[in-house]
Amino acid sequence: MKQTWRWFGPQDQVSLEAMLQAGVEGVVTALHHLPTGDVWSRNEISQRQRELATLPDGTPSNLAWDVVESLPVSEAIKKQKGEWRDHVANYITSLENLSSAGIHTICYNFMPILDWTRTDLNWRLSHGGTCMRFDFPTFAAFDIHILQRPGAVEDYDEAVVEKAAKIHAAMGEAERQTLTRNITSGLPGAAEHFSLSDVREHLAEYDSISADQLRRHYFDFLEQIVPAAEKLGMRMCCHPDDPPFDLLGLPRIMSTEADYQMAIDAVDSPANGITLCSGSLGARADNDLPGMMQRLGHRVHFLHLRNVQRETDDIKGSFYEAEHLGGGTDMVALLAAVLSQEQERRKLGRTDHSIPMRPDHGQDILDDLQRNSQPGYPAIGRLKGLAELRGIATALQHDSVGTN
Ligand code: DNO
Repeated sequence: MKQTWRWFGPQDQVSLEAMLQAGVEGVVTALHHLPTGDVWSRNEISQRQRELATLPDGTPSNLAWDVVESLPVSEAIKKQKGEWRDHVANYITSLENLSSAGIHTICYNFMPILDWTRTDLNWRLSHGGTCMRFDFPTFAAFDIHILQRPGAVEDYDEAVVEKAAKIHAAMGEAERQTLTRNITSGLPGAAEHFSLSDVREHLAEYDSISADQLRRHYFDFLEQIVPAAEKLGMRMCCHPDDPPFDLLGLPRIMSTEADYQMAIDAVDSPANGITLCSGSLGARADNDLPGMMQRLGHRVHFLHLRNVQRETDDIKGSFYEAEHLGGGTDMVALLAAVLSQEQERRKLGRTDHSIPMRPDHGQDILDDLQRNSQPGYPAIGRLKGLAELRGIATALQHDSVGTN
């Protein structure tokens, strides 16, 4: 595995030096400041490459931009409306520009409107640190009482509706605003932040788009970009829905192994791959992460390794972001499956035998609590996760393993 780290650019509160001290080997970043749908020009790409290649004292960092996360897919493409064809053409031009800059792994998602969704960005844990959490009844309180989405109440069972009413009634105005901000904060670092009325407007546009329709739009997108990506030697990798179930009545189509299987079968090419995010997918008990890695591993181009603790047995339920080795996913089994996939690739002579991984998210611990970094992307919490994951991988590959 290649140990990478997400960096949000020069304004990231977690520095390049911190990354080096964490033992990172490569960088995951994006041009968050460019509006979705626009071309990523060669100039903008090379500027970011220069920014991460040099430390503030002018010495080389010896780090390179390995993975794009994300080259975002516009709402126009997802809905096949307005300028969507221009956006697809721009997307291909951005791929060409990235390829000529030597960047070949491209993560994106196909979630309508909102990217990852949480109700709490700083949920206090018993050890005094904090983590992100998704509380389903609190989310329902937002949906039914704050957003007041027509028909929302029918999407929840009675017990959740009752809890949601109590949660809403107990909230003050400031808490309601914080909840709204947390839920609509969307992609960290992205130019898009949604107000309540934006969300209502966007939601209305999906009224006539079923899950099947959205999937068709996704496959149309793949049919157009994958041949170009293949020619350029790119590895496209779709990030799963987070959480992996539908929210706000919106369709979600990348939540399960079956969804991924359909997508890779739809346009069968090595350029059409997967970002296996154990944290997003792990919020559903019916997603078997080590098994998914075994079965879909040949198309996994990027790994997000983290863990969540589910708080209920329901498919749609509450969870919080656990420590990397805590939570519901057996991280040792998952890493064993990753290492055996890499072994397989070596045998086949594949040049992509070292799969880029990043320690995804982290709890805010120690000095993280004062740093105010991007939600989910603290320095020490991620360093701890990376160190633990690296330890497992090292142990699994040690000569003595299997001999005693
Ligand atoms: C959250 C991230 C996601 C991810 C996008 C990829 O922390 O994992 O925002 O970057 O979904 O397109």
